[in-house]
Amino acid sequence: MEIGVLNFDEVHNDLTRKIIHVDMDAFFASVEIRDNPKLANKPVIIAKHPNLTHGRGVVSTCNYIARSFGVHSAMSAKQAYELCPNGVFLPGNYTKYQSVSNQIKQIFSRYTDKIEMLSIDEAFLDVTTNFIHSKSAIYIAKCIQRDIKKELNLTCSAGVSYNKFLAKVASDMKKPAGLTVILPEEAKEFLKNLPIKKFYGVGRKSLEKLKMLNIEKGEDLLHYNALELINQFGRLGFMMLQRVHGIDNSKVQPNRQRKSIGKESTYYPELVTIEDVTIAIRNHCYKIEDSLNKRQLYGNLITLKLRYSNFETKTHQKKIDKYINQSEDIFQEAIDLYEEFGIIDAPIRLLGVSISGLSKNIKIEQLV
Ligand code: TTP
Ligand code: MG
Repeated sequence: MEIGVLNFDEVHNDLTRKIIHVDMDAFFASVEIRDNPKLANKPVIIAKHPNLTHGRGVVSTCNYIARSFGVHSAMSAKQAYELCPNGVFLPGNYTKYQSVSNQIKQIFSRYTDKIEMLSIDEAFLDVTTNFIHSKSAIYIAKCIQRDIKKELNLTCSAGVSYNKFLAKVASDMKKPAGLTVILPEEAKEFLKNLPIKKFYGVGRKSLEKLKMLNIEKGEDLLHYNALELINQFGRLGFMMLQRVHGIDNSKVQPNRQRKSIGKESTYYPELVTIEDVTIAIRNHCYKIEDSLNKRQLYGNLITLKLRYSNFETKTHQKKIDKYINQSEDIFQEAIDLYEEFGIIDAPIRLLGVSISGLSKNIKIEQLV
């Protein structure tokens, strides 16, 4: 396909699927309130009390009462305290939340085995075909909301549409305990008015750039020529364009627990100079970043594997105290390993980089 003549009305758009996105409401806080109903009418903030941490600490989440004071996830606990001094601060119990998350997954699995847990409290379900032989994804979404309420005494919001992107945007529209459906014929109109930051994957830097180009909502993308957007934003440009046309053919990927993600290649001619090695490591790291992003994973253990021309093979590992997913960060660790352990002047015939210690549910403070 020639990019210059891209016509998104002609790109294949799978409208036949039925996708549900489920996201728990104020998840950690709701579990705590459920287990201690005295908290029900109070602002509840999941963070260590700033007095106990000398002002360090970050808010994981808070209930909707606390949100009315302006408290939100990722805010410092100190600031949350200033906004809401009567808030109940709770340290959070990750093990408990993970076990509730497993129970939620059990409920999903009554309806389909095509479940992709995106994080501890949200999942995509493909219910195009399903275990209860229902034609209605809306019905299944309601069943799931009912089961979660009845059995776990928690509420969730759900979005239903024909692709993952629209289902995810939909689930966020009527929180808490909402159900939003976006039909194929409604999608384009809906997307025109959608703020550009909701086209997920649009990070802070890109947002600034989009603002400079006066792109604030979906329809503003349509004023630009496809080639121009792709030149400016690369893959993100292409992705945003597909999405504003209501296209996201990505599949619900049931979670396989991957132990590591890596890339290795053999080289002939062999790698001789430090420049050769640097380029090889860098190329591997780009690919690893891609794979991590696709699966929304982070890792904290980097491995460098080197096979020299005499077939001697060595692996070197480094555990880091933060979780990373960016190629530049992985590159830094891998090149450090090479500088520390690589044999100078020995030609390399195989070089591999991999990352393990993989996790999806990374708390903000564990990130670089
Ligand atoms: P979210 O689904 O983003 O938030 P939420 O469920 O608390 O609230 P909402 O009703 O808006 O969906 O995240 C799920 C859980 O992940 C959340 O309860 C706590 C945790 N979390 C963090 O620990 N740090 C963060 O920065 C975020 C965003 C979430
Ligand atoms: Mg949630």
